[in-house]
Amino acid sequence: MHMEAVLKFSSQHPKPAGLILQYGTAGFRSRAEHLDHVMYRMGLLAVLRSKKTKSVIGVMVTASHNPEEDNGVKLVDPLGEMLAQEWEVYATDLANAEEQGLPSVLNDIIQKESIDIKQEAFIAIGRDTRPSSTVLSSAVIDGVTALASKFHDYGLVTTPQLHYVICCRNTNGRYGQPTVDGYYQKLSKAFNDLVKQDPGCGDKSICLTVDGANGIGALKLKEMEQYLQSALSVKLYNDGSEGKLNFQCGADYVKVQQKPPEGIEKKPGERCCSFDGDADRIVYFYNDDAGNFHLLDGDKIATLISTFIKELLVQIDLNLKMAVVQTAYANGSSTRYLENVMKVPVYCAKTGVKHLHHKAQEFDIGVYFEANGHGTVLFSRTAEEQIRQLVSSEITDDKRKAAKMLVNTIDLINQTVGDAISDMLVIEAILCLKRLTVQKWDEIYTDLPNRQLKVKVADRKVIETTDAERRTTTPAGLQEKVDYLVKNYNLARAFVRPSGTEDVVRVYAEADTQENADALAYEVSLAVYELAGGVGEVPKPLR
Ligand code: 16G
Ligand code: MG
Repeated sequence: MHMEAVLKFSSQHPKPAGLILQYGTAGFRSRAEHLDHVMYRMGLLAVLRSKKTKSVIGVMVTASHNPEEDNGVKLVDPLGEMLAQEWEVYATDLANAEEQGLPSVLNDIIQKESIDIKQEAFIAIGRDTRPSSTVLSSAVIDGVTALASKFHDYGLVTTPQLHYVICCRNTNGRYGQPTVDGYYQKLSKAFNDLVKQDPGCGDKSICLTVDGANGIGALKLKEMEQYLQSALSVKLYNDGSEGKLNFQCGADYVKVQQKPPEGIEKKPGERCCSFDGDADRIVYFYNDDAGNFHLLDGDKIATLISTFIKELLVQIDLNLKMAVVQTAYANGSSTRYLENVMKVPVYCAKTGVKHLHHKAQEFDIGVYFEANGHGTVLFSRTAEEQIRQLVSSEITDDKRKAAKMLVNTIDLINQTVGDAISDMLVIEAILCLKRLTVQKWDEIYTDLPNRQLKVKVADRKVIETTDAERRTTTPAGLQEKVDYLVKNYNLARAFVRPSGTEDVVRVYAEADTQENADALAYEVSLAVYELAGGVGEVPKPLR
């Protein structure tokens, strides 16, 4: 190993004394000025991971929906998945090692993983539009260079674009061309072909207002527009030309605040969507004639997409098992609708894309979405092959049309990770093909009123959960108390979990009315404060 070079480069990326960071749910996230050494070291780790897997590994510099001043880094595994969980601890060890200790941490990983250090490595790097991302991604490059490895810097890309190119590179182009242009070509061809199945969907008939969160998604959607000649016309706001990234805009703002982003003009009934800062999440919304805001979140998206796919599956008559994977945050109405009306099996996974993705891989077709708008559809290799084969076999025209539409859907969806641009195109195609207005889509089921709150406690690790985070096992008495509180309301549900990205405990409650959801959320917060060592202000009733 090139330990001298590692130390030499490292001195240009010193670790602030005493700083301890964790590889969290989606990588490291912090204030940008705390991350230079982390980036350098993730360059080193990516090389080891690349040697271990004998594949191209990705490093994405972004802090997603977090404020512009923050930044972060996530590693992308060979098929475009998130870094294997067993390696997260290496990432944390490396990030927190004192400088002189770096060689021994690296050697430890090499030994534990039996890495052949002579194996070649190749790293693909991407970054979002944050001002700090340029210098931070060059720190990643220094890490790769210190270990004498090769890289390709994709520069400004959305997170899902980087996941896409990684998958392409490691499957010899079977997934597509490993370039941003290849991404545009693959998705736009699939979209144009899909909407062409219906003559009513041509000629810019689809018009959509997009909030780009002043981020990379806006930039990339602009680049892509020329490829989408046939059907879609986009009105892009918060395109980054003046506003601040994620500030009063973007998918997270819209979902959490339950209100439209600043800086967009929209008429009643007009369909709008918001991307987050690295374009791996999307939510839809509109205002009704009375001016009331309506949000269509990940649950509504999962319902729309899985219904569409299920209808096509019925037509082509293949025996494929489809399921929807949600988290505890999924609105109870969506789960009930999917299970009882659509007869689609629904599973609950822990929060965080890696958990949902993993569960979704168990089915022929696994649709997964977090309520916050992150999600995609996974098709197993055999399911995909069966569907593709059907198109060229002896079947009725109707069946062939359905099979073709499924093939287009497979090609349109970014199966590596949730992707705002790809999800948007899938949704727009479905709405057009099914002649659904955003109001009609919204009316498929009615969300139960819900409320999310945060509680500060001395140590959030005192809360341990089970059953995909729907129940707590510690501290003693908390779950019993939550159960007792929930019983006082109709259609109610509540749960408590420690955040994986912030130093808080999160509380979720839903019930038959907003008033009841608010009251229940407050009561549960108080229980957390009292039983889990709350600090600072005691939670107050919301009304
Ligand atoms: C991260 C996760 C997101 C999850 C959120 C929960 C990825 C790519 N992102 O942003 O899926 O919903 O964390 O945050 O996995 P929390 O633990 O603070 O509630
Ligand atoms: Mg994101």
